[in-house]
Amino acid sequence: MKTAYSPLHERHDPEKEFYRGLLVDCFERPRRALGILRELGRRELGEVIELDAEIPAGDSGTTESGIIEPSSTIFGSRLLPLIEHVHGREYVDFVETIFRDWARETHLAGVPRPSYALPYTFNRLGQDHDETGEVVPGTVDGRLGYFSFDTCTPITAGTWHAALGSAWCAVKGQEIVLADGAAFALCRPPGHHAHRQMCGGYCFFNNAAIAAEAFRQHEPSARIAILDVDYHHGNGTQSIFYDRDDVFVVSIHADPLTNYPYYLGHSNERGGPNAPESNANLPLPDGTDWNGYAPTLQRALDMIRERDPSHLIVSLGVDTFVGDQISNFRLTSPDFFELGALIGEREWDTLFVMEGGYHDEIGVNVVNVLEGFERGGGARG
Ligand code: Q9C
Ligand code: ZN
Repeated sequence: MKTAYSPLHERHDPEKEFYRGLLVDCFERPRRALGILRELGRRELGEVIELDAEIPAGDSGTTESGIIEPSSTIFGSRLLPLIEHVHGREYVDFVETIFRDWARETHLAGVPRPSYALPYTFNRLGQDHDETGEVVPGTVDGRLGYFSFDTCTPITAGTWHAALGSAWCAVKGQEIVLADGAAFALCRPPGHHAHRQMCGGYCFFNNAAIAAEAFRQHEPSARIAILDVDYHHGNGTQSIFYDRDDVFVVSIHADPLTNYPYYLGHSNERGGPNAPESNANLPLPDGTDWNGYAPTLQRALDMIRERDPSHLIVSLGVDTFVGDQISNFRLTSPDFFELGALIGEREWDTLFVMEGGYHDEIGVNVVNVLEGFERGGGARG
């Protein structure tokens, strides 16, 4: 299986996130993707296609010499329209310009601010915005809170380019699936918490949703299923597709009664009025191991089979690992091989999109899933 990778992710390397009243070191760091890349090289899963052309050296923030204007035309004609289809122009503008404005505030007004932008106030929690009737605030802090839903998702000078590179991997992965039947999009930063108009949970652009949109644009009759196996509920993906019957979303995750993102992910959330069976949440208790996980995964795969999808997108988080720093499931490294094999047995054309995973074994666990998938029969493996 081929991998799509962009080194642009290294430009997003914030120092701190706000957690339980403290600024703590970020969990979502470049070493995560670099660890996966290293393991891919060791195991020889398949070619790694590196996307690095056309990207200017600067960033969307400041240097000693002053303010650099961001550019939104560097990825050619395909990527930005797809991103704007999923997220809307206002929000994409926000991701592009907010750090520049944050830095400008320091530069011009002399207000000291750190090298990462974080909100301190919010419009709403757990909900996305209406398309009309709301006034977007004019100041940096107002905009940050309007387009964010938590305080653990800092935006830095390099975040815009990293988020573009991540979405680019998803779109490239979608193209590879059309040719090969399977691909791995090594996306970083992750995407499944990003709503249409809100960042959060370390996510800016919803890479899985963008890939789904790319499949649909290539073939308007495509029926997409998204299987989210990250430890955390994919609240962004759910909300983007909640009222659409062309994309079925099923998520296995830690019960939101006791886990981030808290306000979405319950089993009674089954879809909007126009798509009443388009969403399925399968929450599991803290401490779940493979014996508890495997039957639920089979259930999710059976639900997908009922929809007879033309393409499957797997939001692949390996923060279900027993040693993960921020999670409480108990899957082992060999279990990830089994997880991949159970998906591969179904023989759907499949795009894996990287999401979470915060242990140094992330590379082993991810490549185990992908190898398991091929061994299980995925992509005629
Ligand atoms: N101490 C993904 O896995 N913060 N996002 C939890 C950490 C939010 C996780 C607090 C976790 C977001 C893609
Ligand atoms: Zn997660």
